Amino acid sequence: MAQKRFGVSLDEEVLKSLDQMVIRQKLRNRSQAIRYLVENRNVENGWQSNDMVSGAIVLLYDHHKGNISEKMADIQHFFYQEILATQHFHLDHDNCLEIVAVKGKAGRLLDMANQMISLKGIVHGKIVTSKII
Ligand code: NI
Repeated sequence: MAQKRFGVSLDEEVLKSLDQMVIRQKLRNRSQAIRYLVENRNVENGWQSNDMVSGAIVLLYDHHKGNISEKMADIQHFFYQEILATQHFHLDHDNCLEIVAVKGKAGRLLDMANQMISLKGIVHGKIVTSKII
């Protein structure tokens, strides 16, 4: 495939984290790092909303904030047909790690993940899925 060059302007901090990624992922250079990021993004977002996918929603949250435990339970009961299992770890006095294994239509899983990730008290949340062929 023909390759094209283009100029990229990045803040120093962003460039620094790109260079760290090159080292961490053992990539050849910045170009390969950008390709890696774009390809990953496409994998995560390339599904049609009716495609069957499976994966996990990983959440880190402070269970003292905004009634989050109750709201998290409400969401999980609403999506009970898509949830295979939930694992909850009490990391310390405040923080919880929750891993929700999911299977279902991509659109519904994304909807579930977004509802969870937008709750007050979430420190970090991410959904990772693969298409079931
Ligand atoms: Ni906990």
